[in-house]
Amino acid sequence: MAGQNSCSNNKKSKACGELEEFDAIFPAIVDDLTKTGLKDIEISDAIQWFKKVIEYNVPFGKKNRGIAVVTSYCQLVTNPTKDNIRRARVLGWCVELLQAYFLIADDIMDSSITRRGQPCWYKKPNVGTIAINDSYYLESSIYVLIKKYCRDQPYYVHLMELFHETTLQTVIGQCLDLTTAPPQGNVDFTNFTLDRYSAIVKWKTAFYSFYLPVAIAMYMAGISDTETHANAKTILLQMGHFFQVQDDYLDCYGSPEVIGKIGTDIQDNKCGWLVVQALNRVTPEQRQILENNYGRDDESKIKRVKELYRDLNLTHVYTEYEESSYKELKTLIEKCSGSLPKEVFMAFADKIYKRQK
Ligand code: GPP
Ligand code: MG
Ligand code: MG
Ligand code: MG
Repeated sequence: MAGQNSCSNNKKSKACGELEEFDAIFPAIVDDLTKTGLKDIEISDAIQWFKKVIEYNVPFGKKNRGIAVVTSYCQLVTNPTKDNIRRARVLGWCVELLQAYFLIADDIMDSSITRRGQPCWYKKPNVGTIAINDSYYLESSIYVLIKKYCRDQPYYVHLMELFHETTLQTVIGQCLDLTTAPPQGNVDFTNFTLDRYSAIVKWKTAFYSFYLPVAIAMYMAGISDTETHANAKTILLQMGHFFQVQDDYLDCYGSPEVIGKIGTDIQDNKCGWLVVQALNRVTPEQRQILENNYGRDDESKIKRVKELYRDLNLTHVYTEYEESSYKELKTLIEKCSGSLPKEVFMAFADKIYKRQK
């Protein structure tokens, strides 16, 4: 049985295991972030607001990233203590806070409508551009928690640097993502190459979604040598690339009820995986159709782009890619795991392979 003193990372207990334990500490995280502030009368209105920000934006994701901190830590350490498992869970929530911070801001930048099955935070009538400030709040909260739970730990500085560096990497990736997608109507496919695509997804997604959770667990377990981190990073960045390809595919083909969000990549002019694949297969006439219809917020033009994707059989291209990239990933895990248990990577890979959301 998974109790507070153990982490559930084996397959059997997956369904009712770590997710439940992880969710169980969420109210304590909210308390940690709000209790003292609420007592200070002159800022209590702000703290009350932030409590709503946390409760609306942080707990309803899949939580794969946060849970990966806990399961990876338990795979790296034999007989972890109760205190350290709690620390891993708190740090898992820090990754979820980072994710919520990025998503609030990303939804504004991508003009998205829904997220996790509810309206995007900035779309709420009483929120609007206050969401920008709220995203800064969530980022700041990460460091409140790390200080409270890990200040006396030998890996404190590693954690601080890791979160700061990862934030910078993601901001760089987001910049590439946004600047490769010129404003609507100005379609220019010259930069829509596979190399540019790989750079965008490595920086905007892979570092924070895959390397970060495992790197946290490694530092907690006392593993800080550059070579082991570099090897783990090689595997995890490839996994992150695959994950973002899935995200781009689901943006077009996923059902909003399942993925919790309405796709916007075509009208947003994004250098996504599907358009890059399309550009590599089009005839000059089809390229013209793409140029005339991509990057416009117009239902009939979006439909025309999707018809072209269908003519190019992109769903088949994706299925093939999914198979081959999973095989490649497994080979890479065999080659690069080094002293780390392969299970750390396999468990993460199996969570995302053939996902529907
Ligand atoms: C995913 O892109 C990348 C992020 C959410 C990182 C955002 C980074 C910031 C610095 C704000 P996406 O737009 O494809 O994600 P989604 O499909 O979930 O909107
Ligand atoms: Mg987005
Ligand atoms: Mg985006
Ligand atoms: Mg997306």
